[in-house]
Amino acid sequence: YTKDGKHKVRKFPDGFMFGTSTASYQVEGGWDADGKSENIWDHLTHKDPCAVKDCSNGDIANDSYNQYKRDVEMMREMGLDFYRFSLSWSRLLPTSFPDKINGAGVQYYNNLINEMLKYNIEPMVTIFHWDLPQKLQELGGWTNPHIVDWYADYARVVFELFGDRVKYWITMNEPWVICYQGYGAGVLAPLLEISGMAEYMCAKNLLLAHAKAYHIYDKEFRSQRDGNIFITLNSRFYIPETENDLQTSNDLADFELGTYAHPIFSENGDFPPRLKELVAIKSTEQGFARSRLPEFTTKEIDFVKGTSDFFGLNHYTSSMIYRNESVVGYHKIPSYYDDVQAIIYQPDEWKSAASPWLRVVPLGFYKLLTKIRKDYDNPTVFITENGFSTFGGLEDDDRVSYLRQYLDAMLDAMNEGSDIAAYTIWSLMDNFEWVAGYTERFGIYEVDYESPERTRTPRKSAFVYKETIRSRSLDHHYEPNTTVMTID
Ligand code: GBH
Repeated sequence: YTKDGKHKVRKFPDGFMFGTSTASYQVEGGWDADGKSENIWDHLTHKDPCAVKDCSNGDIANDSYNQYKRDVEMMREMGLDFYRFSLSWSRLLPTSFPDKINGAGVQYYNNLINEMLKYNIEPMVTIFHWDLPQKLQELGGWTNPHIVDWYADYARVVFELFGDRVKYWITMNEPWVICYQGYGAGVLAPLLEISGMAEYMCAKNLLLAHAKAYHIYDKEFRSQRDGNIFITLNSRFYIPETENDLQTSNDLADFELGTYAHPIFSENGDFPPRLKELVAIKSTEQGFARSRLPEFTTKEIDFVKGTSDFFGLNHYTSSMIYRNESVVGYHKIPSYYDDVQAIIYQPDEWKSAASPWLRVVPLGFYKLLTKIRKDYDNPTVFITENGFSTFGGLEDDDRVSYLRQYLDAMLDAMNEGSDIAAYTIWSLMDNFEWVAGYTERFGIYEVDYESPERTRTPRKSAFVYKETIRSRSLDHHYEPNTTVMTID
């Protein structure tokens, strides 16, 4: 043990899995290749070329649509156990519906999956990572209850196409981001700002869509490969500013993680009681005819409960939280943050990444994992994203330090009983970082956007991660030789 009570070199348990992650719109390019139709990100970036910080888009992105062999080569260099990527709905189903399946899109994913399996890299497939077909958005997207069937039909198609080879399925990436940032806060496509209303409608429909896909897989496809299907939720940890803010911190956890976790992972199912109570009180005060939070029927509660084999978690950072008189009138009315009566912030002293929202708070990771263990009866957790952004460069010591500190915090939680089975770095390589374009770099491989083939080069963090995977241990003092990357 060292002075602070930590092993210098800490072992991961047998069978622990390591991976990296990307998402379709962020890496594929080929935005209109071979019959693909428009999704909400194509639509937004073409309609308003400077909707994104550097006036960029994902038209070509990393050109993974053509460079997938290089991508798999990088996975082999790392020695990854699995690679998490997502499917593009509008590439596979250009009409949005299963009346027409795009053969070229199917071929692309078959090529990628088969290339990975050739080298024993397990595909972990996210069915939906934000790139909704534009046509479905025009029909209301996630606020239209019909989307439960639209999504389930799409999910059935991908189970039929790839279910014989895919063992890990993720229905949705980060419902809170889809619903709040897309429909409430106007931060991500479709850039709607109908807070206090739209994100709650979205939440209900999304949960039912997820559950429907789960049941289809469970009944009709699971036996094909003895596979698994789960959902990935995102959450910060909220550190109460004073003891009086503990309730506030728990309230916001109920609003953010709980909106999606409670219906699926709690014993009783349904939205968290505190979320229902707070939105109902405000809605009455404000003169609405009913709560702005839609209700689940008893049948729906049962339909959603228990529909995730693992607890998928994306976690990057934490925030301080408080509630006092100043909160009253601070937020728009109605709105999500007015409903919860909370203000969050990150102190300047916390070390910052290139992304303004991302500060280094490893203790928050430990606390969040502990909270999940206690609140949801110690589910098996897959960390499906964790990572750090820079402005570029191969000597990414800040990322190395972030990854080591966060892995340490994760091991602390595991030592106390948290059942964590997998860890995933966001990202395998730099990519289109949504409204930040290519200005914030999350890759352990750097991507050269000036070169036609989007040349990928390993950063120092890639060498460190490779050694972590090889030795199945965390060594804070390992100094890699970063001259040549090999496949071992
Ligand atoms: C993940 O979201 C995504 O799954 C992935 O696609 C993305 O590339 C990666 O993180 C890195 O960002 O309104 O101040 O919070 C993580 C959650 C949601 C955090 C959007 C940043 C925008 C700025 N992210 N949010 S803010």
